This record gives sequence, C-alpha cells and structure tokens, in this order.
Amino acid sequence: MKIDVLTLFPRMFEGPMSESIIGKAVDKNLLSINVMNFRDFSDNKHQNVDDYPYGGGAGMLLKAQPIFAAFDHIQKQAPETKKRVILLDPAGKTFDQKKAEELAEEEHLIFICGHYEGYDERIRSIVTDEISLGDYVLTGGELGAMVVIDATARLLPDALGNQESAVTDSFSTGLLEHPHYTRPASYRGMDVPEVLLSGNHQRIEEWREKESLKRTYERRPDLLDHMELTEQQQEWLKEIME
Ligand code: 4GS
Repeated sequence: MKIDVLTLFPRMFEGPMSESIIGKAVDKNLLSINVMNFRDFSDNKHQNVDDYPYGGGAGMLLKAQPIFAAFDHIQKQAPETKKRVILLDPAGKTFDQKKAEELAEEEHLIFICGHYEGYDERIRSIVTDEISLGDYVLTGGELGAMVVIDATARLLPDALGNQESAVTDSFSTGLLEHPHYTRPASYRGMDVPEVLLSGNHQRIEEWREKESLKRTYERRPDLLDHMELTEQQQEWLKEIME
C-alpha cells in the first residue's frame, strides 16, 4: 500500500510512523508512507497556504491552490493507481473498524490534514472520504490521519507478527474482549478464575465467550444492536440480563 500525507507539520509523523508495527510494515515494504509539506506547493511568493473567508468571519481557511497542486504532483507520479483521498474533518463520518477494513483493501491512500478554521469548500471536489476521529476538536488533522493509518496498516497481510492477532480483536468479532490473565495465578489477593487453570479447553472457550458477551452488554450494549447472535449467545445473554 502507498500512502501520501499532505500536512504543514511533517515532523509530527516521524515517531508514530517509524515505530512498532507500522515501522515494521514499512521496513517489510508492505507499506510506503510519503509525508509532504503542502506549503512547498504554494504558488504564492510568501508560500501562504491560508486566507480570509469570503463573506467575513473569524479564522482563516486552507486555500485550495496548494492542495490541488500537491494532488496533481501525486497524480503525475502515480497516474495508474486508484486513489482514495481522505479529508480529516469533524463533519466527516466517525472512523471505525469497518472503515479501517475497507481502506486496508486499497492500493493508494492520500490524507489531507487541515489546521485553521476550515477548508475552502472546493477542496472537497477531490476528496473521496471525509473522516472524523470523534466529537471533539483537535488542533489539526494530523493525529486523525495517524490514527487512520495505524488502524488500517496493521490489517495489511503480514503486518502483524505471530504475537498479535487481528482475528480476535474487539470490534472484528463484534464483541469486546473477555478478561485476560497471565502469571502468577494469585496476585495481591486476586486469583485467576479457576476455569482458566483447569486445562479443559471446551469449558475455557465457553467461559471466554460468555465473559465477552457480558462485558459487551455491560459496557457497550450499543454494539449488540447491530449483531446477529447465535442461539447459544442469545441464551447466555438472557442469563446475563437476569
Ligand atoms: C478533527 C476531528 C478535528 C477542526 C482541525 C478545527 C483544526 C480540527 N479532524 N477528526 N480546525 N475531530 N479537526 O477536530 O478529524
């Protein structure tokens, strides 16, 4: 997968995009990330990238010109690839695992990170996806882009080592994860549930599934609304609710 990022603060990406799983995915050539300062594409002698809003009002807006010029440059470098152009914006659709799975199928992603009050509306004409991180205000789109890249890139084939698994993750199963324990069996008076020490794999699996369901019901009942539960799960859920 190829990723281009348009930002005014390229250094923000240095750490997060070179460490851990994402760093390894880059090293393994599963992923290449090119971070560009779109100020370099300004046609203005002061390299301005923002301007006052028509009609007046508070704050500055990101100009269309530097973004279009940077986009043209990318288009020229890779004319053949199908591109998704992602704008980080609070007005976008809230990012979720389903979106990460969808983006992980793509060949080429371009992220546009704004700073300022907003974007010249015409920028949206090259955008395919508007994504919001959530209902809060950030200083810019950079952290949002990094979150989307992180969640997406770890889903690329071979990005995760044997130590991690995308299959049992919360949200890919539809349920939150069951409680986990590691050694010792007793710590500060808190004991590991007996079933996990029993060696009975069928009982363990059943306990985990039930705990998963229980945790989801208690903490994120909204997740259950969109799920097809098996007969067994429906039975357990009834038990849990009583
Ligand atoms: C978000 C968000 C955001 C909006 C950027 C005000 C600076 C700021 N971007 N998800 N101007 N939430 N952007 O708050 O993506």
